[in-house]
Amino acid sequence: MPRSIRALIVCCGFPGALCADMRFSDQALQARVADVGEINGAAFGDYSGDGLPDLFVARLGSDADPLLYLNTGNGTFAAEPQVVAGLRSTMGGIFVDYDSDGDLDLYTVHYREPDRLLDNEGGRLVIDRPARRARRPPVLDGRSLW
Ligand SMILES: [Ca+2]
Ligand SMILES: [Ca+2]
Repeated sequence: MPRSIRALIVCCGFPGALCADMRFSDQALQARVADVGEINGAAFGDYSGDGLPDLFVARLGSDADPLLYLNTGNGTFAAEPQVVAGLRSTMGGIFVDYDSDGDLDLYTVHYREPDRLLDNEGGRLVIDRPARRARRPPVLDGRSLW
């Protein structure tokens, strides 16, 4: 996990004295996540299963499909994000293993549209696949952030 992400997580969890002397710098350009237009929400989760948190970016607008950034592990994301076609007006999302099969799926929320569930099929997120019954109750186990 990039150091800047870890620092942000620590500060979100422990505001106050622990983060009083911390300084942040904008690393979006170097990380290849700059210039994506208006963003409505974001979520981190390792949907590719390589141990590195990937990034989902929700965007609003008819020509602004949400984006998935694959973490390359050296403080950057893949040069070209994956466009998640078929989803409109995304307001946010969360990675969660809804079917308890070991991989993170993505649940998205939309403006004036029904919520959607993207099932993880071998590192590929498939929209609106018929939901499978969970092998055991899903748990939030710290593999996703939003
Ligand atoms: Ca990953
Ligand atoms: Ca799953």
